[in-house]
Amino acid sequence: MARRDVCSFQLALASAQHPVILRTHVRLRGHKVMARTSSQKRKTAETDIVLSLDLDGSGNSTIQTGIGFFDHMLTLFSRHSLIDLNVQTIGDLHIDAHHTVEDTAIVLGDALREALGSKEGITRYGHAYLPMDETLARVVIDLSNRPHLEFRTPPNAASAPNFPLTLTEEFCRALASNLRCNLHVELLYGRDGHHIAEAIFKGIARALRVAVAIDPRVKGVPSTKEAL
Ligand SMILES: [Mn+2]
Repeated sequence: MARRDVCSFQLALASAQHPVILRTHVRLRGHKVMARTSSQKRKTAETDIVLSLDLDGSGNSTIQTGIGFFDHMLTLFSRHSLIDLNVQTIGDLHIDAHHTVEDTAIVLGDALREALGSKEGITRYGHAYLPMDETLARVVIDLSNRPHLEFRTPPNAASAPNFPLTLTEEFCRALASNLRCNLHVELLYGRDGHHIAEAIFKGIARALRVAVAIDPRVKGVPSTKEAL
């Protein structure tokens, strides 16, 4: 293959992996400002991850993690947060799903933190009650720059058939640590493991959607410390 053909092939491959084109600037209250986007790559002996997102998107996503249920969770996370999200994770699934889920959450947290930038004008706090038939989850977020996870479930809460609830907890821990946020996840009640995981992921999405939103009344960073 000629060098030019190789380059165009690589470009085609890259755009196939990143079908959502990230904007560099957006208009906010009539002003042209930097877009709240991030592109990340992370490669270790356990996982190889390419991820990009746009906080001011419309919930479009392309997700490939090799774990069907996790793809389902990240797709609905994007849809309900309105964050455009591209994720391609190649993980050591011959061992189990743990590294793939944890490392994807690390990179997602890094990307969200980078896209938020100085956090000027954001709402900062967000919460959601998320019903899923017989299940109810409550998620509360503070984009505080202080990592903390509270993950509370009733004893013997069910897991989805191919996705242990402990993996959902690991996702939340890695997300909170790397986004550097307070993340409180509480399963109030629920029987079905698929519903339970889905209510938690959708709850995080809905809470984050509020927390990252620009509030036109906020001047500067919403903290009396003047920094987050
Ligand atoms: Mn579902």
